[in-house]
Amino acid sequence: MRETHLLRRHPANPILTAADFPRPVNSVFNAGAVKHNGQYLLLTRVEDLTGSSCLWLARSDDGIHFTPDPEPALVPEPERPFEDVAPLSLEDPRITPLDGTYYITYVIYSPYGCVTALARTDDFQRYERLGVITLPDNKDVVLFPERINGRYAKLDRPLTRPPGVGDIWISFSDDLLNWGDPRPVMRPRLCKWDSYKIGAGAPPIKTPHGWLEIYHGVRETAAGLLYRLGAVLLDLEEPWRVVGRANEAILSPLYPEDFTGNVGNAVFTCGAILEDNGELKVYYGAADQVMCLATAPLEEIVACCLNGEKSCK
Ligand code: BMA
Repeated sequence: MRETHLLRRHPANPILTAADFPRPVNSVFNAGAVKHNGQYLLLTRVEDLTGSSCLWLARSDDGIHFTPDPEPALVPEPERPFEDVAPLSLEDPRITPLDGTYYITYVIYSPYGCVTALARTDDFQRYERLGVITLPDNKDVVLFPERINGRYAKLDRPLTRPPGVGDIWISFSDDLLNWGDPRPVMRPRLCKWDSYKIGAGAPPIKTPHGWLEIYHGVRETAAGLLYRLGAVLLDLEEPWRVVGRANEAILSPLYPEDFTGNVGNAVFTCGAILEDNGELKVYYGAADQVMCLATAPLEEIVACCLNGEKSCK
């Protein structure tokens, strides 16, 4: 198929499937991604045969061929505050290198709705769970990789408008656990591919033109919800200001693996890795079933944002 979108799919897709795991699982998707000590790491969401998810690390030397660890990295722990409200599912992790360690934001889905929790690790062997950092319903939380004007910053997506519709917000913190000073960043756009709801995807990437955020946008269609990826640049100093938001989706469900899983019509990212040569590797879950990879030069994505809309409030 001829590539029509800015992100180009890797020919090896899908790069990781349920069959690659050492025990029977239903699906693997929506992975956080980072390069650590020269290795590519995907912290994947693995849904087991009960329908609940845990977070499971897979490692690679080339960014394409991944091997899962023998055991999951994070599973629900019923003795923890909040995690005593089983049944639980740990979902959609994002990894941010920050202050010389790695912070992981992930969704805890429970009978109380979805909240976001924070964990950290230095080595992807041992994980420290720091606690829940949002009220329900709030997910798609990504941390910026450095303090901005002295404060930590996160993007999130409170579900402020029923039914299940939300915008991207920013808030700030001195300690990563207590958050405040919330401000709206951008909203869905009527009559566009991101008209229903939006949420941050990969943690923001610093560029000379602004913070690049790869986000997902959803459109309501006669066939159900349609999940695509887009890009936006946020001001470096005042990241609640949009410098430019690409008009076009940069990845849409078009290939067989985007339709033939548990939730067809969905591409969804939680992580991207910027290579030294300027290539951005965007790892995405396809159809809530498998992990895939698509790439584009960072500068092309930035240019696409700069050519887009300036005001998104
Ligand atoms: C979102 C999240 C993602 C999922 C997507 C498509 O709301 O639950 O985990 O990939 O829907 O089903």
